Amino acid sequence: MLPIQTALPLCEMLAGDVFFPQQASTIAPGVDKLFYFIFWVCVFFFVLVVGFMTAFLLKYRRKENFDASGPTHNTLLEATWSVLPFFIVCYMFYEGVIGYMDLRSAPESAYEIKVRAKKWAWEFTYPNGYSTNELHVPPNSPVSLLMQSDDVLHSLFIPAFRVKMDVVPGRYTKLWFDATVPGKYDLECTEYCGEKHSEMLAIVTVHNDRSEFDAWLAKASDVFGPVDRGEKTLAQVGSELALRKGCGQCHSIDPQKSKKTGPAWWGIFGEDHQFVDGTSAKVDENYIRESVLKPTAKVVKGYGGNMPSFAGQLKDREIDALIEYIKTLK
Ligand code: HEC
Ligand SMILES: [Cu+2]
Repeated sequence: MLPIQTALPLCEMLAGDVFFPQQASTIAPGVDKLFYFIFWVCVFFFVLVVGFMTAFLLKYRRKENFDASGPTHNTLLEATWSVLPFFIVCYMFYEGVIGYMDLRSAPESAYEIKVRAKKWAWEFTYPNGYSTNELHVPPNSPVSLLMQSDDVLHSLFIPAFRVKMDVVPGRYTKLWFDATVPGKYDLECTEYCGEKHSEMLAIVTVHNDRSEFDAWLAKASDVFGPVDRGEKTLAQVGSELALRKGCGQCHSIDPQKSKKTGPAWWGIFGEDHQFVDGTSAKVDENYIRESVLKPTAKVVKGYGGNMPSFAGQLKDREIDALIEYIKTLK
């Protein structure tokens, strides 16, 4: 079974070659070219060195009447095997530096998307303030990611783009790419960050053109439009928000009250809940609001206070929608 959230068909995941997935960004061909250059240089010298070693081993093995005299030094040969590799590694270094500079300096015109990494989900915030757990980008234009971590060290990796950068708590890190092939690609966390590290995945969608991307963003960020037009209920929007904001990573919503990092949501509205400090309260609108904005105010008995605060990340109407949604879970 494929891991959750990687909805990619197997054939797409396997496109590419033995070492790499498909090349889908401007820098991917250069990275692969350098990798294969180094790889084949290594293969060549491995075969050469081991070949001569084996041949000499046989030819000059110790025999009766062994004569150890004879030349032990050949200046031309020694100069050649020192100078030639020197130029080869210089070329590797040169290509490496050029590639590194390219990777590190985003063009000024890059479209900036903010990234928050948290145990164990990605959140992408677009320039208009809309945020979601999927990365959507326009094709053939530079996109830069300004990344922050809410908790521990994570690392963002998009194999098809050949880009990877640590996401470090307490500082911003940056990464950029220019996607060349429309389609869907995997995005992974590539720094072990705890129990569910391997489920910290997302999908990158490269749109067919800029206007398709703009249309997607306009539609996706109009969260309450469908409610105002009477096409959706507030609770339906709440269920989408719970998905997008990653609440479901820690809270189950099934009647069996499956165990996750946080308390199950099924049937909690109206219940009396006990807290670690011995107090208790009824689960109502104000309690849920407080749980979302200030999770440490009342920590449910039996749980660690490890819910991240969503203060500043959820608007009042979004919290309303989440409350309406939790009410329906019964
Ligand atoms: C990283 C895991 C995690 C995420 C993500 C998370 N929570 Fe929590 N949540 C917890 C934990 C742990 C608790 C219990 C401790 C506490 O009360 O702070 C909790 C408690 C709650 C409670 C109180 C539940 C009860 O039974 O009394 C509510 C309501 C809640 N979360 C809502 C949300 C909403 C809404 C979101 C998404 C916007 C969310 N949580 C995202 C871990 C998480
Ligand atoms: Cu991680």
